[in-house]
Amino acid sequence: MRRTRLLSWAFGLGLIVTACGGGGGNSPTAPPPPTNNGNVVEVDIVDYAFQPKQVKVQPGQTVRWVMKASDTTHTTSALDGTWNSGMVFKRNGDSYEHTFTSADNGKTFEYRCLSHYACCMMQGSVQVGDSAPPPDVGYGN
Ligand SMILES: [Cu+2]
Repeated sequence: MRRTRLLSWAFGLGLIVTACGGGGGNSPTAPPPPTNNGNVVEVDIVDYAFQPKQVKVQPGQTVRWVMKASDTTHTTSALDGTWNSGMVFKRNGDSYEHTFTSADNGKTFEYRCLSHYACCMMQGSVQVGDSAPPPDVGYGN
């Protein structure tokens, strides 16, 4: 008799807990940005120049510098330090990538080859988003 009442009480409690639980919960944190390997803008290194010298990307896109036709070593180095490849360009086919984020939107990044900016104006720019200002003279087309 007594045992039956206890079971009945426990069953009732179980129903209440079930009814109240299982609602929503905390929403997950923002998912990581999708990786999109097709979303790459390529800048070639030809002789002592970046080609094209000036590129425009959208946040989330990647710039990939590729050494195509040159016989010395180069870098791609942002003036503000946002990226610096170091001397990774030693032979044709060597590459370096930097991905621009939503935090870069509206900014224009100017960069240069640390070995050849002085002699050869080996420099360029990346504009991120539609509102990014044009680069300074010498960094654009
Ligand atoms: Cu260089």
